[in-house]
Amino acid sequence: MQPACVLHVVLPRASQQAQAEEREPLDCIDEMTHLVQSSDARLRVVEKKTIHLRKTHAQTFIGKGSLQALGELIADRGIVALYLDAPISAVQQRNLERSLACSVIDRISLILKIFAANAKSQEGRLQVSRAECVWQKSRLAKAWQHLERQRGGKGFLGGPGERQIELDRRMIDKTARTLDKKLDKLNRNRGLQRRARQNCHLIALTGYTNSGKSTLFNKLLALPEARRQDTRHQPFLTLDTKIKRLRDSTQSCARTLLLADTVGFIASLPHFLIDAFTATLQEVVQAQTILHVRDISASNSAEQKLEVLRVLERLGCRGRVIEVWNKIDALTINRRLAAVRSAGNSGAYAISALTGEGCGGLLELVESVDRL
Ligand SMILES: Nc1nc2c(ncn2[C@@H]2O[C@H](COP(=O)(O)OP(=O)(O)O)[C@@H](O)[C@H]2O)c(=O)[nH]1
Ligand SMILES: [Mg+2]
Repeated sequence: MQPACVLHVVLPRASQQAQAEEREPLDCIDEMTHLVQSSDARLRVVEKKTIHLRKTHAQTFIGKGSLQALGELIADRGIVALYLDAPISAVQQRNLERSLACSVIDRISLILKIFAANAKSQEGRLQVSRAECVWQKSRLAKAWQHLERQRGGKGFLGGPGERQIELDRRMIDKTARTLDKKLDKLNRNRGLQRRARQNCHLIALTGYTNSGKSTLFNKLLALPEARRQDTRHQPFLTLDTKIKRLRDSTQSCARTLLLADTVGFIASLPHFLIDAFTATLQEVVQAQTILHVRDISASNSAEQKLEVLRVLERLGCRGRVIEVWNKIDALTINRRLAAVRSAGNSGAYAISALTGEGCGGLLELVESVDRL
């Protein structure tokens, strides 16, 4: 096992609001720890720390005092990797790695790494590579800003640093163009598939990562073991949208019902990553019905809901949204009863995709969506 450290960074007020919108530090640390351990089974998070920054430092992101204390901790515990839940530039990463003598990875790089590891289809892999281009370019831009600050922000920079940045930028642009061409081609095929589904009613499962979308997909379709979606407790396992026929058209239901399992969302998911996955997420955008699967047992379930609604809005989803409150089996009996009651009052469905509790009622609703 390789020891790792998760560092929660509370940024100065203005940027903190823009970046993390004041999430609970403990939730952030837990989520980050889960991401880290899912990214590499050999890693074990042995230290979780929070630091408050009054300002960010152009060279090392965190100040001298914190850096020294962190360096000592890292050496003492033999930590090999430090995971920061804030975005840093390429320059800051290099300097931090040098001074702390361990790998330094920020949240977005970590999410990208997990996406890359889970991308199984050609389209998924291309989309991750496309997102990586935007990410690398933004990190170059930050390196550029920092050089400009050193020069007082005026005039041309000149010198080998600038030339290297410009070269890197051009190379990234070239890769991005090639990827776009390949993605366009795949997108045309996707358009054809979509047209073939025109007379069907599409129901998309959406929600926060790990809320139980794939488990519910397997349950509603009663899939045999061999054809089930992967539901290990890991974020972003389902990168490629999976669509299956739920019911053929009948006299009472004119259209065939299709069910789609989609990639989940997470707090502070960078826009460029959502944009890169727009093609895959078209199934959610086009769906006539969206089942928003929520982990009602999570301490930050309300925040997760807001995050998902933000992404759905960004994607321009138009379907009717039905909330599914999942994991009620994980609640105490009193909270479970309260959840079932308030779900009933608010038009939501309280279920456990794991035990099947409440799934019968949900299936009845789902089978009648085309008539609602
Ligand atoms: N206790 C409990 N765990 C669940 C339930 N539904 C899913 N899970 C677990 O939550 C984790 C993530 O489930 P998954 O379906 O892969 O989530 P997805 O990321 O939304 O697709 C897995 O470990 C599941 O076994 C549920 O109703 N109750
Ligand atoms: Mg899934």
